[in-house]
Amino acid sequence: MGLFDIFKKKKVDQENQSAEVDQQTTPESAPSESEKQVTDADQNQPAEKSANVAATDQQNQPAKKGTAEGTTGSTATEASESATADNDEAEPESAEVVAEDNDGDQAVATGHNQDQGQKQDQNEDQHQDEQSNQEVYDRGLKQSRNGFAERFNRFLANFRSVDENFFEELEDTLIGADLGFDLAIQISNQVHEAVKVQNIKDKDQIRSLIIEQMVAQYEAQGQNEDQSMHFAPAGQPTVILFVGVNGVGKTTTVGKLASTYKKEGKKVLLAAADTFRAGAVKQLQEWGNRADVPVVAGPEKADPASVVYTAVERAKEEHYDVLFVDTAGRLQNNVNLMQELSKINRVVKKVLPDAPQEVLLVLDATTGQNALQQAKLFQDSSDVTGIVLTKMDGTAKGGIVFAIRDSLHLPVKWIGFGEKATDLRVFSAEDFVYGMFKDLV
Ligand SMILES: Nc1nc2c(ncn2[C@@H]2O[C@H](COP(=O)(O)OP(=O)(O)O)[C@@H](O)[C@H]2O)c(=O)[nH]1
Ligand SMILES: [Mg+2]
Repeated sequence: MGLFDIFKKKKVDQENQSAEVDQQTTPESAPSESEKQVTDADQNQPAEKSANVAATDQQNQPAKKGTAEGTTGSTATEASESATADNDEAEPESAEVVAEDNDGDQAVATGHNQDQGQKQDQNEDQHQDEQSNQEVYDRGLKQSRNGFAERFNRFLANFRSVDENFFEELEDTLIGADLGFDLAIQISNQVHEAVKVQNIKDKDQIRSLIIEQMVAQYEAQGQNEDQSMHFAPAGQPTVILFVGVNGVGKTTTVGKLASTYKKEGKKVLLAAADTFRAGAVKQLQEWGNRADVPVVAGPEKADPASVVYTAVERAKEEHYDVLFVDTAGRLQNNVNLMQELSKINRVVKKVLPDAPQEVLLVLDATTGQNALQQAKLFQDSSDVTGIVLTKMDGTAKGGIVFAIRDSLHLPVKWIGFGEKATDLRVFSAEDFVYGMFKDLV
């Protein structure tokens, strides 16, 4: 079944279930207005949703959901990659690095009410754990969905006939929605073709056709993308590097994933290789405390590669399952940054020739087309295996997901919808497409 068919089925399923729930809720059994308020508040649902709809969402998961959520535990390996260690590289000064372990020394006194705050965090996390992917996507894509719908409806409101003007306006609409120029033209051409073949004149048909073509193009472009996370064979540590410019959400993402994988029962180690910025190490240590995983850090301004070396050795000796490496992202000097990243890469390979299994490029969705420029820079000089797209909750630029696939051909593996650990989700094209367009078709 194609992506657009899945989309339509989801829509029908949800409408049917909503209708069923409505029928069951007879006026006599409906809760009084005050009761209802209590329930809504308890469940802490987003304002736009009634408790009924939320319940429906949870039952309404496609069978494939199990696979999507199990991705973190996926066992695909990269045995075939014959990594050649760079032997002429001098041994890093690992002896000077202090390995800092957070085990045990929780909650450095950073303020009052720490315990209470943590408890509250845990409760919220637990609540959000229980939220389905679809709920989190629906909430996180609200701005993008509304933004696109508004743009699209404005375009259709002007609709008279399918003429040259129509296609120009369609292209403008798609470019305005951050899909990028090339993709906008492609979609417009496809729509042109389909309108002719199917002899479509009616506005509602046009509406549906355009969304269908957007989804179809998106699907076609992603045929060769490998979206799964790759892990080392059992018994060996998996190393995952996080790269990207300052402020995109690398450290936050490392922290969130540490928590996610730890909950899955993996033995997780973090390396604080952003030694450039004061505070960066501490920020990662706070995430380490929260997730209860140790963090390897060096002295201030330590050589990042030496911190990484210590961490990889430790991961190997102490049989960690995964090591996440948080790196610096200063962009004032691209050449240095890229050299630093390739040095880190070499150091990792010296200890574990098949690692890193993943190099995840973190991009901030709110920066739109700018994020694509950054991606090209990193793609040229490091072996990026996938993208983490953050801050989707704070932007209407959801269309960037289409542009990323079209122009970078890198899989989006994770998507961030907020600052909590449970706001980072495995990327699901189905949930994404549904979250973007559900109001339009
Ligand atoms: N709203 C929102 N904020 C995020 C998300 N991911 C990261 N952030 C915030 O972005 C800011 C920068 O993140 P940080 O991890 O320090 O970026 P880094 O410089 O790349 O390590 C922090 O305030 C994070 O809380 C997200 O998915 N949604
Ligand atoms: Mg950081």
